[in-house]
Amino acid sequence: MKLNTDKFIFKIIIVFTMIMSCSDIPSNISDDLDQPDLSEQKLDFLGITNKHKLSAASKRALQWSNDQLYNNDWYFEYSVYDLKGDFAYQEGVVRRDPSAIIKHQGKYYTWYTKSIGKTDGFDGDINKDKVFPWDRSDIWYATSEDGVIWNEQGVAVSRGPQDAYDDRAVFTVEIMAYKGMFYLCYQTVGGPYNKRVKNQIGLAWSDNPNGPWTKSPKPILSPTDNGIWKGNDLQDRFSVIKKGDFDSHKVHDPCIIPYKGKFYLYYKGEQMGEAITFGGRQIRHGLAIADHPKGPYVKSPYNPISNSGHEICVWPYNGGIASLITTDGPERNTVQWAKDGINFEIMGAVKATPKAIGLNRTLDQEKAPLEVLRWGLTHEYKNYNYQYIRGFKIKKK
Ligand code: AAL
Repeated sequence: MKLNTDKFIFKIIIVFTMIMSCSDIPSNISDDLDQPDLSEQKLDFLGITNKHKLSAASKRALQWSNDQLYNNDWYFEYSVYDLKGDFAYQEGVVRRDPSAIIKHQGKYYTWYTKSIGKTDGFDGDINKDKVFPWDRSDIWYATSEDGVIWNEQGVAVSRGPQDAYDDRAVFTVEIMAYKGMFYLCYQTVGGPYNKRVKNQIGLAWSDNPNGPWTKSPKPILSPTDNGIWKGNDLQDRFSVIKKGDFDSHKVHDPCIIPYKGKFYLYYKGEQMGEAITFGGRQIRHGLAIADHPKGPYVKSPYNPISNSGHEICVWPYNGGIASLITTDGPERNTVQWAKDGINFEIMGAVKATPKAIGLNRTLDQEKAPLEVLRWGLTHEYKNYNYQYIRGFKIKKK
């Protein structure tokens, strides 16, 4: 009798532990990941010699869901092309990091970083110089009838007045159109632009894409404040006593997506004491969620939500969120998808990706996994000083 009671209590503990651990881990991409399929057909498809001697690579391959294995709709190649009008290359002017394209009253709209003049770097007087191509920049916008000839319309959001949190540069902008309102989220730098300066995210809103824009009085997202610099050299961003979270130095490349009744702000984090890993910069993405477009945005406890990537490029697809992971980290050049917007899995691996994509949100994002990439905007370095906005289009195999 005693034995039975013990068994019963043991079972209760097991069930309770399972429920607790499940509730803490959001569900994964595909249920068939949990139980690797060891059927003869699967082993044959993967070309595995001996199912009792599985290499680490074969074990990983057996974890892939059927969707990951057999679905090539996540693969693409791309080409870039020159745009016309004000997006033709202009010596002496930086235009870069285009936002998504939206359509309003029959015209395409995009917003972007614009600055003038060459980059001086950090060796001179940072109070006078332009330290990066995106330093001393403002957010401009342009419209187009056909997506090829673009007409610059003017400044949308400019740097703040002296001593404001955004008094040095506002740049790398994204647009969200939602219920008749327009929201621009963007990077900001305030004060002297030294290598340890923290970068924050600002927001501006308007009921018209032509403005005027109202700026949030405070940033809507800041770096996590848990790293400790080593020494006082403001031009040394690599020396730290403690690195802190993946976004302890900079929050960058914001993009807000209305999702499941909330607002998902995806962003790139830069860490104090950034290292080189897998031959590239140690870059990861994070997520912050709000109930209202204006915030407050609360960082997800699951951050970071990528181990690779660079500029954020995300779109809703099939009830989840898709993400193009470019440039840095072991999973660079992959297209990923998360059915809950948090737990991303690799769906496609590509040879290369356009950089700093401005997605074309006028396309039917739900039609196919990569429909939103059919054509859009990217930027290209003419040289270190000057970048310009170009078009890209993908071709599918
Ligand atoms: C880009 C983006 C951010 C960086 C800089 C301008 O690739 O990641 O915008 O700050 O480079």
